[in-house]
Order: sequence, then C-alpha cells, then structure tokens
Amino acid sequence: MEQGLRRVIGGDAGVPDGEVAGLSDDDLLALYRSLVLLRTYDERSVVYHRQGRIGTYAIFWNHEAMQVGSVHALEDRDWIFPSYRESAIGLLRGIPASTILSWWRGHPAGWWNPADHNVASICVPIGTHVPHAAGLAWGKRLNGEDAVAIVYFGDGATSEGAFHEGATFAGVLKAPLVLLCNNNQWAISTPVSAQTAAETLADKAIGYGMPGVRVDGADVLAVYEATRDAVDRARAGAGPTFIEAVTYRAAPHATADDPTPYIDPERVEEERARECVGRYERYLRRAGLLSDELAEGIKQGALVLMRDGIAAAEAEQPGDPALLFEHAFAEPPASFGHELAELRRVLAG
Ligand SMILES: Cc1ncc(C[n+]2csc(CCOP(=O)(O)OP(=O)(O)O)c2C)c(N)n1
Ligand SMILES: [Mg+2]
Repeated sequence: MEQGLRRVIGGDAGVPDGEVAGLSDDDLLALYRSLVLLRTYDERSVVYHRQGRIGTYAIFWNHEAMQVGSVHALEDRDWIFPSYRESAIGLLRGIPASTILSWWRGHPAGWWNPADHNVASICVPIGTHVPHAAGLAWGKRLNGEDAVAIVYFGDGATSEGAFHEGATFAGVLKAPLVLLCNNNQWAISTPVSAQTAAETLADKAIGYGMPGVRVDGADVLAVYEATRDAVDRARAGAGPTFIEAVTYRAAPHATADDPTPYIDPERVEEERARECVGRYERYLRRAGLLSDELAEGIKQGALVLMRDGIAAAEAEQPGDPALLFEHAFAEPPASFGHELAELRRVLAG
C-alpha cells in the first residue's frame, strides 16, 4: 500500500486509529449503514445480472468508502454528479433502489428528475459531466445560493478534454466544486501508469489553480474529512478542490469484462483482503460501537431493501416508446412525430 496518503483508520501493523473531529457515535454508525447499503446493492446487482434481471452492470465493490465518505460530507442542498461507477449513490439521498435497478434494466422508471434529490443523471460518457457540474456550481454562486457540487470520475477521465475544460472553468471562475477522482488504477485494461506521466493525479490540480489532495479512498473517515475540508472551502467562496481518492478496482470493470488477461491476481487478492467495508467494520468494533447483533440487523435491512427493490422494478409495466422522444429537446423537432409513428408501427409488427 502506498505511503503519504491521508488516513484515519489504523489497525494494520500497529498503526493507531485516528478520529475525525465533529463526528458523533451516531454519525459513525450512519456511515456504516450507508457502506452496507451500497455493498449490498453492488453484490446483489451482480447476482441479478447473472440471473438476467438487469443488464450490463458497472461493479463498484471496494469503492463504497469513497462514495459514502464524500456524500456524508455534503448538505442536502449540495449537488451530486455521478458517473456509471457511482450509479447507486442516489440511495444515500433517498432515491429508491427500484429506480436505480430500473435504470440498469433500461426502463424509463429508472429516470429521475435531478432536482428532486439534487442528484444528476448517471453519466456514461467519460468526463462529460465535469463541465456540467462546474456550470451548475457556478450558477448556484451567481444566484447567491451557498450550495456546492461534487463530481465523480475515474483516473481515465483525467485524460479527457471534458475534464480539462471543466477543471479550467471551475478554477478560473472559483466555482464551488469538488472534483473527486476515483483513482482505481485502471481504465478498463489501461493502467494508470499509461494514463499519465505525472507522479500523481493530484499533481494535475496545480495546473488548474486549485489544491490537490491525496487520500486513501478505502478509508471512509479520511475521505469524509478531506471532502468536508473541500466543501467548506468551496462554500466559503475560495473555489474548487481536486481530491484523488486512491483505491483499487478489485472486481472486473463491469459484468461484460474479463480482466484475467491484464490483471495481477495476487494484487487483487491483497486488495480484497483489505477492502473498505470490512476495514471500517473492524474500526467500529475496536471503538466498541458495533456489536454482532447490530451489524447483522443492518445487513438484513439492506437485503430486504434490495429484494423489495428488484421486485418493484420487475413489476413495472413496459415503458411507453414515446418517452424515448421526450426530455431531449425543450422544443422537439417536427420529425419526431413521424419517427414515433414509425417506431410504434415497428414495435407492433
Ligand atoms: C467519451 C468516452 N470514451 C470512451 C468510453 C468507453 N469507456 C467506458 S469505461 C472507460 C474507462 C474509464 O476509466 P476511468 O475513467 O478510470 O473510470 P473507471 O471505469 O475506472 O471507474 C472507457 C474508456 C466512454 N464511455 N466514453
Ligand atoms: Mg479507473
């Protein structure tokens, strides 16, 4: 494991546990509930995929800590811009599991109004949501609101033009934005060493005139603390921060990927042994905050939520094909009329 990363959770090889000022015991347990919720969502989704109940799925196993730690550092008025790797992050804002499962089923019940939960649509094109998040953050500031935005993207996204444009824009305009890069070491089969010649991704921040912070992305408390600092800074008008959460993708890129030709199985095993949910669970047990009974109850609750979620998603009636044509244009082009009629004719035939 790399040295020089911001960390709070100890426990390995005699490293003492730290603490985060301002977090109560209830807050610490809330972080655990969120971790278990996301872990359960992810593990069940892989099963649902194998059973043919959802489509191709982007696994986020071992990335739960960077998602949970950062979301817990936000206020509800702050906006979240997820990539496909954070597809279920809206669960932490109250979006039902059935909605997100419907998204992976390609069903319109999986679309939500971003303004309902301040969670933008899941972004599949790499990095294109970085300028969107920068623009929204800047707009909030222009409106005199004190909301901030956070945008999630991967190590591979830092090579994209859209990332550069969004980061430049946010830096110059001092937009209240947190750029949270999940450096999981891989962009499908491209290792981060082929992605950049920079020593760290956080080093890129200096070129955009913003602080760059490196944190252990499998340490939920360290991510929380680093994000809270960045959010405070953004809210105070001091501008954006780039956070590099150093993680490891201990699962395939997605259910459609076979990583065996390019991955080092020993490294994967090592990373699986120190995965982020178990690390935090042991931290809470050392602190005397988590009993077997409480942990079991939280896990069972998450499983029930998933079972109900997939049942509700599967109970949806087929979507109206007209929805394909809605929401894209404020003033739809005239051609949509006959194109929809043609689609209905094809589907009926
Ligand atoms: C603009 C664009 N180019 C290419 C792709 C194909 N693609 C899907 S995932 C991926 C790798 C992205 O890696 P990274 O940014 O590190 O994110 P991770 O998948 O590791 O979370 C690529 C190239 C895409 N979705 N969008
Ligand atoms: Mg990556």
